[in-house]
Amino acid sequence: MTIARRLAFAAALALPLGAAPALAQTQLTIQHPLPLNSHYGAGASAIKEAFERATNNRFRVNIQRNDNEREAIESAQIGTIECYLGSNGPVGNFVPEARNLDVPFLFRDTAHARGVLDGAIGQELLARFPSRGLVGVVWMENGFRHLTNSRREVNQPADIRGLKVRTMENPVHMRAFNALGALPTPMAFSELVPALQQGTVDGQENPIPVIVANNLNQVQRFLTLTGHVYSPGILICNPGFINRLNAADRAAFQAAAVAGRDANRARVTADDQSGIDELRRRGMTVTTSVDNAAFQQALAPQAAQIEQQLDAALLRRIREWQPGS
Ligand code: EAX
Repeated sequence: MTIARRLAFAAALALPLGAAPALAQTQLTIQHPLPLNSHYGAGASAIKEAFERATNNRFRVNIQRNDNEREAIESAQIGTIECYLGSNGPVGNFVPEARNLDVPFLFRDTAHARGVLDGAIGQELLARFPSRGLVGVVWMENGFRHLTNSRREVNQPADIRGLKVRTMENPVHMRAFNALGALPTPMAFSELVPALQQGTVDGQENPIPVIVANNLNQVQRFLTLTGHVYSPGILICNPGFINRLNAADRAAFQAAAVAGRDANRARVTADDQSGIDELRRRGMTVTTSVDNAAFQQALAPQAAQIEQQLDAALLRRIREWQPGS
């Protein structure tokens, strides 16, 4: 319990029974890693609006920024916050099966990714969370990741060689950048901007919506649209919080989460469309004509090794997924 919640709780206890219906309001906190004006902020705001409305304000949703995603998931696990909305990047360290989604070039496009995550495969993966002390409520979206750096224009895989690239704290991504000849340096998102400023790393990779919302153009000059991996987003909540909801409130929360997902994805789509021009306006050199197949090929010799510790049957199902299946 945060100090604020403890105080609110103590205040509620001190009041005579039935004196203040306003205090019957239950607070819940959702942490996400970016400014409110972002695809995550859009998702969290839509959840807040829908859930508060559906429960006649019996619940109040507090939206907070925490750009250390691992820490936010831990907080949701132990219950100091109710929910985390962020990337799948560190999730595999809690629920190993989630790592299967982090394989480079696994998803062909956005429709493929959303279709898989909203269908049976996505549900099966969410079903793995409770045994790890978490509830996976709904898959959201971070987007296809692209490479930025401060050293040089990257046109082909060989240009990545020797670059120090920050990756998420994710062994699948680290191995992939190792295979490309980069020097992968894993760190939390909260450490990224200082590391780029101080030159601890030369580059990083993130979806356009993250680069735009977090002004990474201020510390990175070159952007290459590698689209090397799809980055799922996810809403994860504390099991105790979900279990304490009555059936109607739980249904309302699930519906609000779906509304949040839709708002989050709509914003990713919009940012992907407008973001490249925006980043050029802010001074970045953007390389758009990228031979993605060449990057995929450069990774191919390591792909088997990367997938060895993953679920081959699941990866095959994801690759073979077709609309309507
Ligand atoms: O979720 O750590 C990352 O690079 C994530 O993509 C970012 O925090 C947005």
